[in-house]
Amino acid sequence: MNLEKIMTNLEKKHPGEVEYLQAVREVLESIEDAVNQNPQFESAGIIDRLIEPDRILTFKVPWIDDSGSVNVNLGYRVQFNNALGPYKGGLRFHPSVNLSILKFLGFEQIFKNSLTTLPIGGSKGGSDFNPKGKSDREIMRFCQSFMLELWKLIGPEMDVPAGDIGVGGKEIGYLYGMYKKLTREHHGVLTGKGLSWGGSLIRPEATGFGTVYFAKEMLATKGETFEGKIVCVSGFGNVAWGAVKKVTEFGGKVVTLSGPDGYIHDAEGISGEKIEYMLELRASNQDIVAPYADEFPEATFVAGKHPWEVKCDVALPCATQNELNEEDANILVKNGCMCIAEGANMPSTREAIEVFLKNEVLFAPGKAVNAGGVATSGLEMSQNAMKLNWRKEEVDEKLHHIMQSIHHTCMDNGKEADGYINYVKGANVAGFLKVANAMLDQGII
Ligand code: NDP
Ligand code: 2IT
Repeated sequence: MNLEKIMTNLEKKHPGEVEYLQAVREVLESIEDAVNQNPQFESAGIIDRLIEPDRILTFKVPWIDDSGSVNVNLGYRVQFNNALGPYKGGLRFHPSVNLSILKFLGFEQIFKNSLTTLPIGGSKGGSDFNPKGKSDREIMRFCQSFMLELWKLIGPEMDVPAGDIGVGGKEIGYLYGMYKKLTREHHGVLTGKGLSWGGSLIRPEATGFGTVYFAKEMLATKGETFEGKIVCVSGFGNVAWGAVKKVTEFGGKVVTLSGPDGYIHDAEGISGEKIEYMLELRASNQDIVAPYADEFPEATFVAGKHPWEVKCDVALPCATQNELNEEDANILVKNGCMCIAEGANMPSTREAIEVFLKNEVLFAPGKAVNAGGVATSGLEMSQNAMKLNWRKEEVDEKLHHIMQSIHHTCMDNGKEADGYINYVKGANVAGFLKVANAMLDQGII
């Protein structure tokens, strides 16, 4: 495989798609040896077929705001690869959404979904719509208009969307309502549904819980646990909330949260009512974490910065892509951070990852660490197909088991000669081999 040639061609075809090109390079770099050891992949054009999505659908989403004005947003669905099962992946509503971001997320989703052990392909979608500051009625009208286009492209055996940044239970409800009206069918076409109409217990917590289950396995390779550890978390959304809850349960102390406005440092630890306050903060539909420091005066708010300068044992980036750069990585390592587990998708820049690997600290990428979210979506699909609901403990146990199994897979495929576990390589190689072999079996399509 000629990596530089592939990247040069891709850059020429898709100039300026920075995040997508970054994600492809990261994967190709770590699977290079695996590809070269399997000449059958080359002759079947596996890489060339894998790095381009099967199809991209774009549509306009007109909607009327509360003042009666017409607004137009862009909607997308990137169906990347369905070698292992129906396309599966979240929807992101955020003003920064563009094709590059959705292609990077869809590409990552292929390997993440492969790692879950469940039969699901990879896709992603969303819109540049900003739910912040919008009324519930506005969000409903937007979701309905979005679904008027999306419904033709999805189905329980075709493509199953879910949430991501800006898409939680409320949005899934409005999207599902419109889907149901258009198709007159009630089945598991979206995951993250409400509990009384097809949702799964533990799905809201799953990404954060899974992140901590995975980090627990990482720490165990060094004979460590979360007990007494100082943990820095970024973000204050769905993933961050679940992660904070589980770290606290495991005896760790979470001391930071962050938003686009800056970060909160609470040296006493974010536990109990403070975790529930995170939900209030999110529901307030503003864009800031600063009010936490007013509510809990022992905490301080640091404007315009990321939390990585706070000394910690474990770091869990749970906000968004490229939120942890080389400088942050150097500070974390210098401060003695022993474990970095990515709850978000691609939060560390390429340079930051190099710092972690060079210093041989425990570092694992989002596609392994945060796979518990989509895995529990897969469990929701199973329950929908069987038309029954599993108990909370049952789902949690399955999630825990899946995270342990992903960790094993990463260790098996990522162990270096000196014993260091390169989770980036482990996750990419294992995720890739399964998809590549399925593509080989299914012919050139
Ligand atoms: P939420 O919308 O619940 O929270 C996202 C958090 O990141 C918020 O704190 C948000 O603040 C912040 N954020 C978003 N965009 C930016 C930005 N451009 N700059 C700074 N901060 C930003 O989303 P989730 O918790 O669901 O998602 C967080 C991460 O986890 C994302 O990378 C997502 O792809 C990933 N993920 C989510 C899964 C899920 O099941 N939900 C599963 C696997 C991964 P604000 O909204 O105020 O901008
Ligand atoms: O990035 C992700 O894995 C998600 N946003 C969850 C996708 C899903 O289908 O549950």
